Amino acid sequence: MNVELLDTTLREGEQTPNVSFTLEQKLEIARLLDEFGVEFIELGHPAVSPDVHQAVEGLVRLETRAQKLVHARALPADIKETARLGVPWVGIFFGTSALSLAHKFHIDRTEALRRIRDAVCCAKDLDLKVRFTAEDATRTERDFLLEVAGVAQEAGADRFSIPDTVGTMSPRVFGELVHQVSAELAIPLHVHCHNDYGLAAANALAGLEAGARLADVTINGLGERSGITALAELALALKMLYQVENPWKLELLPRLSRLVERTSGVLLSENRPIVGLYAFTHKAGLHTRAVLQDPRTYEAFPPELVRRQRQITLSKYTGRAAVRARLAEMGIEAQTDQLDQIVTEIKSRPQKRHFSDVDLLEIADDVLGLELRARVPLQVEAIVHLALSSALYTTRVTRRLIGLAQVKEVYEITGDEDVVAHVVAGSIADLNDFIEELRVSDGVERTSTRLILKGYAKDESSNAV
Ligand code: HCA
Ligand code: CU
Repeated sequence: MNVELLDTTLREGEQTPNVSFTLEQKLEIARLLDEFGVEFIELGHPAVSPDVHQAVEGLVRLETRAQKLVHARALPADIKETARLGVPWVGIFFGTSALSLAHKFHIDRTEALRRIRDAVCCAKDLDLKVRFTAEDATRTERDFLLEVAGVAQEAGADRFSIPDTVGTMSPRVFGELVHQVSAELAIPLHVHCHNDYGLAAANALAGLEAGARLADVTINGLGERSGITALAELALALKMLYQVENPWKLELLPRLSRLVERTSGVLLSENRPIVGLYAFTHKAGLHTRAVLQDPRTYEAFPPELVRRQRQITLSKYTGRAAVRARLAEMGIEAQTDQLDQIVTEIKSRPQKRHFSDVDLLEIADDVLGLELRARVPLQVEAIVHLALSSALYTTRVTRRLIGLAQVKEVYEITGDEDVVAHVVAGSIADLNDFIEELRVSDGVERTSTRLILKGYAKDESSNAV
């Protein structure tokens, strides 16, 4: 399959309610998208506002392998501005459904075709590459859509885009539509699928299967209303289920997602595929036991593919295998009957939804008694990761941490967690209280704690050249 992705986080994505990116943020997103390897990036619609215009100016100067496109109405002013800005591709859109003609433009079909032809010709005269989008294509009468497509191609459009503007398609119907248009045109087709029924990824795939060359996506599926096809979902499906060979760096997907989560302020649900917090977490005892033997038993694809890690959550659903594995990671061995006691204790506390390493150690401490105490010293050292709800909290949380007696060092870091603290507590109970207090602090979205089993100080001699 010969496919391409066009990321429109900077245009469609910024049309998400409550979202506005700064130029710096747009540059960072564009750089990372380019590193990921999307084939096209839509930079914005310069006519929207002075700041979008400025952002496009800044983005044009960014060197990318991805081809750049800007959004434009079928108006000479928008098209000329694209050329003036030096953007190679213009994405001209024009609503073609009866609803658009009647309520947006108050014109008839003949006039619509004239405007479409004029707009494409105007862009070609300016040496622009043109993608023409028949906005609301999926609700445009079929014969008229085909006429529009023919006129756009004849006027010189290089690509023709079929957006499901209000997301009303089912995959089968959309596939048939794309197939029919592609039979009439020689130029490559694009699809742009909105997610109003939650079918954006399925419809994009149906469009590509039916012969479209490219699908529009946004990071985290941002966009008007319920957004459009999410980059991560489509890229993974294309790679893994359709075996496409594009050199996309899938391992950058979590970073892209986190970057946009942070800069857009639109938080992901935990169970979001691929990039969500729970995407690689196993819970039920039967699942975890199997996964510990062979992860493929309950994983669609390995988390390493997107540079993430498998997690096993301990809860009332937990069985012996998960407890044994978790304790073993901490260097603690327990007999089967001891494991059973620990599991029984965990299962007896259904109101506790999740048991952290520290909780587990506390229970193991009771069950194993002296055996464990011999291993875990009076002092407990841990690394605590804190994910903050917004970067705005970073300074406040960091300052607060530095002021706490148990905290030895604090780091601000990139990635899923924003702040990391090295903590030394007097006991497991002390550590637990400490974490509990952090968890309810302003701006702290979640914490995760790993106990330090061994520390290695670098001695002076190893610095020698
Ligand atoms: C819009 C509508 C649009 C356009 C798509 C495109 C759609 O917000 O202007 O021009 O490629 O969904 O039809 O996003
Ligand atoms: Cu759209």
